[in-house]
Amino acid sequence: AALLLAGCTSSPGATPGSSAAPSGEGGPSITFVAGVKGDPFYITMACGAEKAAAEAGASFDFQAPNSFSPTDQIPIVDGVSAAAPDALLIAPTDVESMFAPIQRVRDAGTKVVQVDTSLTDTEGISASIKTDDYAGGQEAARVLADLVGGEGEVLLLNFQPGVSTTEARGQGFVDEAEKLGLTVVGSEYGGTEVEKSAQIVDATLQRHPELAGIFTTTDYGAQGAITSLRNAAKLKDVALVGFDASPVMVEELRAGNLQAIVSQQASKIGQLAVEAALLALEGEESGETVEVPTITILLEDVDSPSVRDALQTD
Ligand code: T6T
Repeated sequence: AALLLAGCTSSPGATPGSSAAPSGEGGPSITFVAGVKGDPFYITMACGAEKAAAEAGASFDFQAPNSFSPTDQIPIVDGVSAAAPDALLIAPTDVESMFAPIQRVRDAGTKVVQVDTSLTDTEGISASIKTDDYAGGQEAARVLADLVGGEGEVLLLNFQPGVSTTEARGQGFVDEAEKLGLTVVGSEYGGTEVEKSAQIVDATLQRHPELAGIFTTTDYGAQGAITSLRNAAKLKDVALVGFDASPVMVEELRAGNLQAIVSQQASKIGQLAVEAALLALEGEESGETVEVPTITILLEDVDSPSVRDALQTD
């Protein structure tokens, strides 16, 4: 999978000029602060952003917190305020708590483009580039409904309260699942700890032995669900739809341990975000939100060129 984005050198901590790209000397400086370190979705997004920055002669710096939390993201963002690059691309880890730190970045004269996640109050944000998460959640419900034969008990395994993307995925899923006649028996948060997601699925299987399906709003949740279903010898009985085609997810799909992945176009989001930042630096700020559609990957699609833009690297 690493070959997918051959030439992408982005890793957190990369400094301007360390990319494969021309150093960007004289061009604008762009910093990307992701939601969490080591996450294939953000790494893939960084690759797309880095490539677009290189093409524009901009320098590109990629930073990421150790955990998906304002606690770890705020100090990084405060560092960005101090460094005052021309533009910041940021995935806020919380809809509220990241508002003030991001405002300090803007006060330092840096243009801010949101990627992936969003603040509740987007005043002063130059643009927001994200997945159509609500539609992605609805799509997951339709795919799961097909897999379980149109009825039965299903679990929503969500990510973390206060995260705009996954909350929208969860809401889209619940709304559509109920419309289609599925019974949503639980809505829980597994975070980035695969073990926690496994425990949630363990407990759900205890309470609902007839559970027919699970939708996880991230790949962390899907990995935990697979662990639990494997331990309970239920991999064949419970249909699983995940989100985000990280390399491990694609392997699990090939192995038949999950049946579908609704995936984001991570690299494209990175590319569009850099383009929006460059426009903002030229004084063209739309303030608008661009929603990029998801791509659904079933086993039969996994080698098809049509899903290539939805595959991630790590
Ligand atoms: O699903 C992505 C991202 O879109 C979301 O905002 C948080 O979790 C992930 O980073 C998991 O890869």
